[in-house]
Amino acid sequence: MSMIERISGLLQEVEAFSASSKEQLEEYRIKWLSKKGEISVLFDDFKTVPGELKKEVGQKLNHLKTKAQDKINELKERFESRNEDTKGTLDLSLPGMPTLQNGTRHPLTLVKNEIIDIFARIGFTISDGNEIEDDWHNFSALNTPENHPARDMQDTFYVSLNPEMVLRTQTSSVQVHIMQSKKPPIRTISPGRVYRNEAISARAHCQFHQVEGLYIDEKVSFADLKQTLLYFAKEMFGTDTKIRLRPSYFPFTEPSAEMDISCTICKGSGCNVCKYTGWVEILGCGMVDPQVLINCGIDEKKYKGFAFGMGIERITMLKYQVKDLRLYFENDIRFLKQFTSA
Ligand code: 2NL
Repeated sequence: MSMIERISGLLQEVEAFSASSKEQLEEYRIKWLSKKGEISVLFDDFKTVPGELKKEVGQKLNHLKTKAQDKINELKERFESRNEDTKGTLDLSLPGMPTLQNGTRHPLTLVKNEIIDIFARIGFTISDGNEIEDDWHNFSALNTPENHPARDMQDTFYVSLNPEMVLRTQTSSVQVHIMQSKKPPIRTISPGRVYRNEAISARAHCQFHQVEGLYIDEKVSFADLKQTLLYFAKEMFGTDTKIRLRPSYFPFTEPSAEMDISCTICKGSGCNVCKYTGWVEILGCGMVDPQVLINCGIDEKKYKGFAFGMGIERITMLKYQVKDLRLYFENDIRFLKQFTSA
């Protein structure tokens, strides 16, 4: 085999070589580049190359030696850097990287559960119902007549253009079912999602959440209503909370009132939440209109009732100072993470 053939054979071997371990790399370094290695032997044999071939063979031999050295150095570096990455820093007992963050309960759920707890302690049960409701349960039974503006397409979502079915605009529709199917005494709250056809802004949304309450028995009075709501306000916002009732109007209650609590933010001294009045409105209430009792098949001479309704978003805003309604429905994890259940 000529010198040129031996050199190119070895060059091929060098180029194709890839070591699988440091030990194998050292083995090949010795095989090629040690004093008695194949390349050193070739250099020894160079003396025998005839004069006219010395230049060509010499160049090829130098090229082979450089290639072999580069290859060894490159592989050596790769093994060493791999070692550095893992040396002392790889802790196999570490838990895996978290890819999914744990969620938290939604603030509206936290507040809803708190409201439920407060009323459950004084004997209110929870009633659930359908979000799609017929016109009679949502409107007619509750004294909202055919020509009432609330029934307008602009205010209410009608399902599939069926004029009989709506997305409920209040959870009292649930309580209408209860009054039709149960005999008093009735003491129940109905939490849930309701819908209104409104343009979305910081202060209004087309979906929101309510808790409505209903108490029907033989001798229910306005004083019972007031005392129940005072208990609720103190439990929800603290024992030093005061309430006041202002006359109002709802089609389904008579008399009707709106309830304010003393401002939880400034304690009555005046701030932008209470618009410097010291009071913030939190719910509407009243004595159930006898016509509503008649509509639902309850003896209006024997029984009386009180009812109230509150928006969970509004209560949550006051409790946690959430300034924009839209935050509740965007599911931004940074917003949601701020609320942790007690
Ligand atoms: C408000 C006002 C209110 C009711 C809801 C009610 C239910 C039945 C009969 C009579 Cl079955 N009334 N619910 C009564 C007064 C006010 O809600 O501003 N809610 C956010």
